Amino acid sequence: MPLETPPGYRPLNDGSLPDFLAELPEVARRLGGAASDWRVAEVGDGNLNLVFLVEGPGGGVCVKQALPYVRMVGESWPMPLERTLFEHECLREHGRHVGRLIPEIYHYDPALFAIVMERLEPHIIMRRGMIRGIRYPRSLFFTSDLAMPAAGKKRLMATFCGNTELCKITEDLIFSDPYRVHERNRWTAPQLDGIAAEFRADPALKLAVSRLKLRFLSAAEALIHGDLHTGSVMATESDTRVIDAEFAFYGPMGFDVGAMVANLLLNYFSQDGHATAADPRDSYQEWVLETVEQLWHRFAEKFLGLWRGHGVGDAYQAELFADAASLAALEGERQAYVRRLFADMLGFAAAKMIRRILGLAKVIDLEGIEDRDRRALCEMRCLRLARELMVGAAGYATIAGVTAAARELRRLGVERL
Ligand code: SR1
Ligand code: MG
Repeated sequence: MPLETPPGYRPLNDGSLPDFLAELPEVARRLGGAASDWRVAEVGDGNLNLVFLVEGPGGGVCVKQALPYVRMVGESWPMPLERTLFEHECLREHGRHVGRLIPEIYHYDPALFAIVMERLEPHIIMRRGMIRGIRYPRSLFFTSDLAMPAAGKKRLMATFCGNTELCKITEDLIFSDPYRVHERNRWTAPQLDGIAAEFRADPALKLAVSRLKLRFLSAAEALIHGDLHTGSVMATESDTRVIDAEFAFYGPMGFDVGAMVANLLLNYFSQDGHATAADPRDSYQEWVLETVEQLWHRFAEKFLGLWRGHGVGDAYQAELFADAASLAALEGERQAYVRRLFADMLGFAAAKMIRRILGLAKVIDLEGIEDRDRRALCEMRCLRLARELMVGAAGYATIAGVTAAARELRRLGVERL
């Protein structure tokens, strides 16, 4: 039986999309010509939605529409269409703080659960190009208690409180499934059977991931993107845009930064599965690690700068810190906050690395390695680093310590992992 959907909803297709867009004067003007001139291609390669690129004589647009189920699985896994509403709300709110770091929105259709937005060109998905880091601290800072009055933040939180199903995907797929036997799990077998069993039987690891899950459930620090991997970033050499905010909710800031770091580290280790004598990857791998370091340093610097210059939220009220001694104490507090964020970030990064190897949804960086022994070696190195980071986050004082640990692991063969 087909899934029930609200009146007015229908999945768009190549045939119906031009008629829908022709009803939107601003979009039709942007495309130019007549609806019959517009070329439509469905290009969605994500796990959940339909994504269309539409090209007209005057220009292009991108249309993203929710399906009532998880695309990668099918109708057996229903999923609320409202995720598009949350994505649209998040784009609006983040847009106030990050401007051109997200695509421009031309139209939101609440009945079709579709967003018509800027077609990003010549941008490519960062995972495919691995181009550059991302400037994301602004939206985290400006949607937090450090910058917002309590009532405003609570109103915004209320908007995103309903995004429960998408949060549940994360709660299950990232913080639970890899640590239990579950039919959704898959990994490179038989090579990783042993380490998968070891992780399921590792009390310290299960405690550490459970603490992270508790933070994910309860730390409403900022309006986070919620799925900020390198497939959610489109870039050229001079422009970076964040897409796909449907997992947005009020959560821990370290989750977003950790997601980026995790995906960079997955890419770092995966390069050994793609390197050939004619195409060595060592210097590229060094560049990836430099990017990890820069990402964290730029994030921390920017975040601290924003707090010093714009800390007008209800937390740490400025009037309490007017004298020199109080100001010095507040600066110490800021540094401590960023240190705590760093530890959070490492834990979330680790959880994200583990889920991409032992859980349901994979990354092409590793999946694209055809030789299974070679892939498993790369994956084992990722898993060993991730376990170390998750259980021992407190032992890492700097991001350079993390990149050094990654370099060390890359030297180890399968017998020592
Ligand atoms: C069932 S959805 C699987 C994954 O795809 C999305 O990109 C998120 O990462 C989610 O966890
Ligand atoms: Mg996505």
